Amino acid sequence: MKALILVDIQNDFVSGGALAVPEGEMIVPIVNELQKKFDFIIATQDFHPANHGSFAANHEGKNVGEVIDLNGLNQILWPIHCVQNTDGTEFVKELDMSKVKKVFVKGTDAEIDSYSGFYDNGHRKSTGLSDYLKEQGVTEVYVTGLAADYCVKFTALDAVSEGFKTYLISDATKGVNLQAGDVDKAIDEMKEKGVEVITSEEL
Ligand code: VGL
Ligand code: ZN
Repeated sequence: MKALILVDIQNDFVSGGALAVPEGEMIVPIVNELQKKFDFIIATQDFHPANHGSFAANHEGKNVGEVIDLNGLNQILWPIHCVQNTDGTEFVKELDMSKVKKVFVKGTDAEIDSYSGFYDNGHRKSTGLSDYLKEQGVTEVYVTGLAADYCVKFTALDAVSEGFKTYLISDATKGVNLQAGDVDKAIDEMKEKGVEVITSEEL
């Protein structure tokens, strides 16, 4: 069975949000249309406590975009975003959530970030997503959402290593591009590692 994964389509990642992905909101109608072609849909939600270690504001003298060592892992420092119980962490209002079977939250541990919907960045703890999909008989996953060069990429790469046939739907994702070309690089890396890149029209 095939599953559609909606990665972090949340207010803080679209225009007006704290960590707005350029044109992030443009994927919403495409994702809503795509959902008609799937019976099995799950979503991930970036869901940080206010004291999260990925926020520049929580490190004296550090700025957004700097890289620090956070408990042994390189960590890019972000603006405060997707804080639990704030509007920024809610799903974009126009996103159809009526068919979403389950939401997997991530980034809840202040000590470690979590880009992938499957594991934290140190691959220390699982979110339960892989076991859940396997229990439901899912063998193919189609990844959409935000941001292409972070959470979408790491979700797709983990999906491959968990043994799922993995597709990235390229017109149903947008990226941060902290450095020009980051999204193209992310897509190349996904392809190299076994992700098949398709467009929504091919479905
Ligand atoms: C994300 C940076 C920090 C993402 C989440 O959803 O891609 N990026 N937290
Ligand atoms: Zn985050």
